[in-house]
Amino acid sequence: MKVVLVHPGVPRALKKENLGLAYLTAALEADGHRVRIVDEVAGHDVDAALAEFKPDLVGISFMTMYAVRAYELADAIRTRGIPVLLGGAHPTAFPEEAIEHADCVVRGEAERTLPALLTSGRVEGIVEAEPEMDLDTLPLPNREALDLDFYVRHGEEIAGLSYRSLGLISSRGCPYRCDFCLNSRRATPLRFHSPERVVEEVGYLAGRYPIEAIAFYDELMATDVKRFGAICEQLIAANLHHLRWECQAHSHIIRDDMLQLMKRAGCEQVAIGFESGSQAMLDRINKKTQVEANLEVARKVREAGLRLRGCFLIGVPGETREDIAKTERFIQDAGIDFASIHFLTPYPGTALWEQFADQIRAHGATWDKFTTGDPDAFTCNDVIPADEQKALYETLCSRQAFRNYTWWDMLKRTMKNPRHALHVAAKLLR
Ligand code: B12
Ligand code: SF4
Repeated sequence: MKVVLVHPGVPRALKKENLGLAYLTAALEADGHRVRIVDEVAGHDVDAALAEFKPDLVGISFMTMYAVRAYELADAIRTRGIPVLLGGAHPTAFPEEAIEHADCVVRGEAERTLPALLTSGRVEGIVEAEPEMDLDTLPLPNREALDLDFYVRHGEEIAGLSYRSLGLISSRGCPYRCDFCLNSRRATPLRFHSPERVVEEVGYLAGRYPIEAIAFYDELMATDVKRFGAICEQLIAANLHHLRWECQAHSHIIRDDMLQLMKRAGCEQVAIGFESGSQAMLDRINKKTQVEANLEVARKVREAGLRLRGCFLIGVPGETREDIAKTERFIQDAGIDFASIHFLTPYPGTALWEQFADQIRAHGATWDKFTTGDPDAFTCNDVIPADEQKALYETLCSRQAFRNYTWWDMLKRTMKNPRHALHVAAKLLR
């Protein structure tokens, strides 16, 4: 069969490759299908691709913030008589809504289920996918099918790091259940690629593309400390530690010896979801961490000579002005090198959504506002008036942007890559 897989584009899309589609492409090709990825974020034209490739079927992949565009595309494609399948985070969370625009909705990881559906010829209704438990049996994602020239060119920054980079997923799932995350209500089982497979994939990327860094996209890469240590050791043994990398970690698993090893293996930045400097807020979102312990973790990361990226949330239910001030103080006290500040957004299918579902529906914001950067999507906190929260959030973001990109940093960037410095300057002036 000929299959087109679409990544819809929206103005606020990050220019990061959709690896889910590359995994699906590899799985379908292994089953003898011909696949083309059409990526609006990379500037591809869906109409032109359909006219030229003439697919038997179109699959569209999307998170909530892309849903408006995805449904628009799905409706238009179906009027041409081409069956449409939907998958990804949003259709998984809201299949009943998605099926209104499609012949079939697949919930969850579909490398096994999608080829099986095509073989069965029954591409219809809402289908619960069976996730693959042994990740190493999946073929390498077919990145050739993605427009990697575009993504390598635009992947010149991973949160403050000026390196040409590509993403890689070394594990799937997470043992925690934070209220704002899909894992709070629909956790996929925690699974890992073996260290050998991860290092093979890093080696492949380094040999094939002009990259200087890897962004590990795992929800939490170091959950299995032994496996994580083995990946670091093997990156060094394979002489791949010249590549810089960033990974996400949870404060519970940070250990001094591990940080040293990570540094030697090329890690430059560790990203941790600290979320708040207020213990009451951490407890409210079921974060299962302590402010004091988080400060200690931050100290260890910096002492190991690694950069620290902290992710933070504004807009937690019950959050006061003092709580927001505590978060800003935490960012300073912890010596965060790069703070990613998000506005708490109640995504469908999360514990937070359940708590506010009626009010969110009554508020009626369209899905394109669900970016984690737009307080107009919905405000879960009724302690501070919505307008004031928006102003506090925006002020904190702009103050932080200037801390994230210091003049000294900008100077270093300019010397390294003038084009990238221009890109960051434009971001600051926006
Ligand atoms: C990696 C990742 C990113 C990366 C890369 C995103 C990308 N371009 O793919 C980065 C860091 C850029 C990112 C950014 C964001 N992310 Co993100 N991200 C993830 C993460 C951790 C893993 C996704 C992944 O690659 N998984 C592995 C691959 C193999 O799985 P997959 O992409 O889901 O695809 C599989 C299935 O969904 C299915 N499938 C997918 N598409 C299709 C299509 C069809 C037709 C079919 C049949 C099946 C199918 O099969 C695929 C193969 O198994 C998830 C968490 C999670 N559990 O999914 C969050 C997650 C997807 N992100 C989320 C969010 C909110 C964001 C942001 C909006 C904000 C933020 N704070 O991070 C931004 C917006 C980015 C943008 N596009 O502008 C939410 C989405 C919630 C929602 N309902 O929209 C998630 C679920 C995390 C959460 N909080 O719960 N993210
Ligand atoms: S630790 Fe991260 S990935 Fe895991 S449940 Fe919490 S927010 Fe989601």
